[in-house]
Amino acid sequence: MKLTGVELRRVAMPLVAPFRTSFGTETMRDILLVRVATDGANGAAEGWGECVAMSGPLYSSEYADAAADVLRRFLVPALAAAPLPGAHAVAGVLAPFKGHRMAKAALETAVLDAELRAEGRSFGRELGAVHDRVPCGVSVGIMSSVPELLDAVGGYLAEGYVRIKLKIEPGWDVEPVRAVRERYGDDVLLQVDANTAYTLGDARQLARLDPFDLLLIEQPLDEEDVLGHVELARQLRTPICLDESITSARDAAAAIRLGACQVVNVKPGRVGGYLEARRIHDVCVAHGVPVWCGGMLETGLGRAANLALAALPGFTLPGDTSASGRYYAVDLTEPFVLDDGHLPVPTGPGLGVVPVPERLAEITTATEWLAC
Ligand code: NPQ
Ligand code: MG
Repeated sequence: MKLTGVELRRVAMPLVAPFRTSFGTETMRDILLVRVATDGANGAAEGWGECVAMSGPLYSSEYADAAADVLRRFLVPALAAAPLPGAHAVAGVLAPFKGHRMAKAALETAVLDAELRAEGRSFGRELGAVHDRVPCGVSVGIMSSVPELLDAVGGYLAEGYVRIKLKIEPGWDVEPVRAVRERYGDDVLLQVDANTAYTLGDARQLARLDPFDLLLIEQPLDEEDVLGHVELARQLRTPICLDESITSARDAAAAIRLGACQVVNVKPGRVGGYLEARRIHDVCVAHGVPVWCGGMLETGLGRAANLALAALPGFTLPGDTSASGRYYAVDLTEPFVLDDGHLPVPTGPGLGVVPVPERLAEITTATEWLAC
């Protein structure tokens, strides 16, 4: 196959409600979409990739303008110049360029989507999905009061979500967890995510979460503080799950061997794409470490691919693969709607979904065509 062109498209999607984490409050999702046009033995095709970078470098060092810049200047020209046997070759061509995993992931996903659409195979089949639907959890932001949080959690439980994740930060940790346990009981699958907001000096405070039987605590310390997580794990009963710290299968293997985590969150954007994400799944299965699929407030495009990944056999914990309505009143694709706490794994060619043309036009703020 060969690339004939790449479109960089920015879209703005309003969130149904502000989403507050330890790194800030989001009310609008500003997203870079990558659309590739390809030609090959099976004819012309197009494919989509959603870049999960935020508009600012708050979750990680990547941000949408930087992703667009590195794609425009380096990644797309390199890919256009290289022989392209298929999507599995993309990562190797892009490897000379350090970092920028979210940008690389979007480009590789778009090429993989185009290849699979041309061949009539689905993402799920390509990645090795073994389920036709996956159980879904939901991530609940930091609220201004405990009653407000309890209302939000009650609403999600009523919708059918099978697992609740509370965002925490210093000053909003033990009380909200205690309140959710007291109101909704010990049977609720419950976990917390700190997005790096603590230090090892907070170990005693974090140990106060131990009595609440949480599934895990996600990324309590800095993304680079692997050794800190090893030490913290020795002081907590709650299993530690790494998110921001894991950027490759090699990282995952090292973190597991060091004892820095007992659970792994996989986000394809963070690790450079779905093929690397599958390798992380494989590493975790080999070590008997539970793994689950994270979320980055994706539109239906990214959500479709995440559902395919989450259907692999090692994904034994519910992920943040929430329904469209958790974040968006109107999604970019046909909406994913929760059914008995589950979402379906798309079965059509490639991602199995496409943007709704009128919706895409409505939310687009900029487009740029890179001819190859
Ligand atoms: C996490 N996601 O697991 C992330 C963090 C996150 C679902 O909790 C805009 C774009 C806002 C990406 C807020 C969930 C975001 C974002 C939070 C990612 O750490
Ligand atoms: Mg996280």
